[in-house]
Amino acid sequence: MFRFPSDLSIQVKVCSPDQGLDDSLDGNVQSFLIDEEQLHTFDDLTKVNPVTPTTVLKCLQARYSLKVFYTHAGCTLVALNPFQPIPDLYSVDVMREYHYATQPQEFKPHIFNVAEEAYRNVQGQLEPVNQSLVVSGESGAGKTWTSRCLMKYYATVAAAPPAVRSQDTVERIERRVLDSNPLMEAFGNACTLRNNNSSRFGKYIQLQLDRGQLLVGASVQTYLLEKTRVASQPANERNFHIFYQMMKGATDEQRKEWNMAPNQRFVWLPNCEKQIEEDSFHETVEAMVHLGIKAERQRQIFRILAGILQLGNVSFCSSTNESQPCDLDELSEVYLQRAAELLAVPAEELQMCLRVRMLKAGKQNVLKPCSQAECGVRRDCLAKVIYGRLFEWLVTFINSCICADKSKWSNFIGVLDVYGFECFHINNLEQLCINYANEKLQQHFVSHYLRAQQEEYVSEGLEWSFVKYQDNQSCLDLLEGSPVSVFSLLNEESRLNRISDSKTLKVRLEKELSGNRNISWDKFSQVPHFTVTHYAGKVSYQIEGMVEKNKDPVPPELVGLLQQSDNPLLHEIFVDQESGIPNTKGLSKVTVVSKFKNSLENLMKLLLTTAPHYTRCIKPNADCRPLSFKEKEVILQLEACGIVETIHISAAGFPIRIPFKSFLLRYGIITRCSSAGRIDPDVDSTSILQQEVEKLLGVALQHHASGADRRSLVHCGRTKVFLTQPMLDLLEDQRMNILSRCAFTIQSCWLRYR
Ligand code: AD9
Ligand code: MG
Repeated sequence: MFRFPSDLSIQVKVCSPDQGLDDSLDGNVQSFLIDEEQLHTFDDLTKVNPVTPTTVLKCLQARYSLKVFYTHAGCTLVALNPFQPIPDLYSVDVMREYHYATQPQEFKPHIFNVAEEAYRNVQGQLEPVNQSLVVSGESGAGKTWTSRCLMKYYATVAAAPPAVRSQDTVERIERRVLDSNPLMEAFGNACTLRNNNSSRFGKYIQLQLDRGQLLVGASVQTYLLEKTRVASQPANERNFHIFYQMMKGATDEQRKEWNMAPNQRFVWLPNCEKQIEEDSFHETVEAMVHLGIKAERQRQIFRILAGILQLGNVSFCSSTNESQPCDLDELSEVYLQRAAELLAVPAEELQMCLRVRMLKAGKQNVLKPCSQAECGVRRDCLAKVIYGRLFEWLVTFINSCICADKSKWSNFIGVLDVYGFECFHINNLEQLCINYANEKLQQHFVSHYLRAQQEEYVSEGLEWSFVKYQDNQSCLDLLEGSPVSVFSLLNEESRLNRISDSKTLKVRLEKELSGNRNISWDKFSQVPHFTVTHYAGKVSYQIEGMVEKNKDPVPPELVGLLQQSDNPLLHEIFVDQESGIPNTKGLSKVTVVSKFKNSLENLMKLLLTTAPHYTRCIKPNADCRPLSFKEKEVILQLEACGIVETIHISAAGFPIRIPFKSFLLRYGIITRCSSAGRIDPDVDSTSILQQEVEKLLGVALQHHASGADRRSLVHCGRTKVFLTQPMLDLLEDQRMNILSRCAFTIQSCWLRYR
């Protein structure tokens, strides 16, 4: 939402004239004599003067200390995470205030400002425009929280009034849309070092609106679930929430069925040092009920999950004889038996599949015992493929019960919440994909807003001095470009299936990408790795295991086994429902990064068809402590997302642009008759249109602005009019006044001649 820089701008004075402005934090922040008492009042960072990383930081800090968490930065909303519940900040009353406000932009900055602006913009100036709310920020910054707030907002303000609701399914659509959140979070979120409720998948939710702007449905698109977590959790991190919820919330009967005593230890359920309350099982089950997952289906889901946990406790002994399969110890036999029972597959076949590999030799199948390590890999693979498919099924099910028929909705507001930028001690393919997604989003912002806006000014003949910004294209070229990039080399190694793939990948990366300034290597490190300079910072990725993760192979024997399952859900997710043909999707040769790159490209294409609204979530401290503001940590995030450049461009720019013809069609009434109506659209009449626009602007501004003011409010380009928000408001007011006068005259005439 654009705010015009007003007279309120404060001047930041420098202590001594020769000290100069020092923008770096390492320079002395105190060298500025900022009027600290005023700083918190700047609800838009474009009003701070001068705009430097330090002044922006100080302003945000002053506001944070007063528990003001939202600040506009021109077209972007900056949201600081309070790390504690703030009573009444998100109440229904507050939602209504923003929704019913005649000028919501006059209200304090809030995520509901952005929500309401998008909601009003759906109608568009001339035609409806789909909107996207892009929420970004590093892990734990508050993206998922913000997305939930946005969904609650629309579920409240766009809910059909009771009188118009039909009695059946539509009645509870808002509830269902909201219930999809806890359910997906239970299955797709986990406690990590960065965030106790970290999203391990990305999602784009389209909230579907009918012609009357009422919420009639929604659909969810998810991106790459980090399913490796089900079978291996990084040190001090946990598995997906749902498993802990089951452990804590199960009834006695369920425990018996799942063979899960309260004090049972499961290898795949590590506990981290953080104290986390796991009382949400009830909430998850309730969400399932609301979404229409019947009791029997729930039972099937939980049996599968319990089966996975039991499977995690199976370990293999090394075999003394290479021609013999590995043995299981006594306890593992028990766990394997339980897993087989819960997954409803024959125990002997499960054991066989885990310990013996089927190889093709010509037309014949040959059986070969697996090594101890291979058995472990197959066990983990089984768990991952089941969990991954179960999650896909869940998302499809959710869509089937919240998605409205295409004939019922005309537009959508999309909310994008992907995993935030991550940099751990050890990073692998998961982090590479997550950080790549964040690079793509940053590129969308850079190309859509920073670059496109400035290029358009130039092509339209506006006077404009370019603001420099950090373009992350070179990093994206390194990761996904052609002919040679990290992904292309990774894919090639995955296809070649070499035994020493990690070593060759390392050698090839060093040889073929060494000229790229975004990649580097620590020569003294013993661990094969490569370091990428991302827009948000440097991250070192471990090469070991990366190729295997990229291949994500699923042995056909395992899929074959699961297709025989007597658990109807497990059977269903491995057999194509329509054809009844075994669904071998898991065996696809398409690599993980190729699939992910494809889905992100589709997302970017979709985003480009919508009007974007950006919210930057900022994590004020790494320890998730309430109300603690660490300057260095915040400034790194501000710099990474280019907030200062955004403010500069927003403050100097004209965020609203309307083609001449559309402009005249809407505001022509201000000159009392629509000039556009008289212009033949087939004639190349740009210069005539331009003259008409100039005339109209002259009339609209005659009592309002001097020449100098006019230049800061509006600019007539070659094909479009460029406006600031106050100018648009002025035009809208004048148009409304004329329309209401006309309505009044018509009504008086009608009364007179009645
Ligand atoms: V990740 O990339 O999925 O790891 P997110 O999604 O950015 O990350 P999340 O929304 O999960 O972070 O926020 C982290 C935690 O911060 C939440 O669990 C809340 O405890 C806390 N939080 C975030 N925003 C708010 C808020 N507006 N008010 C109160 C908040 N607490
Ligand atoms: Mg999240």
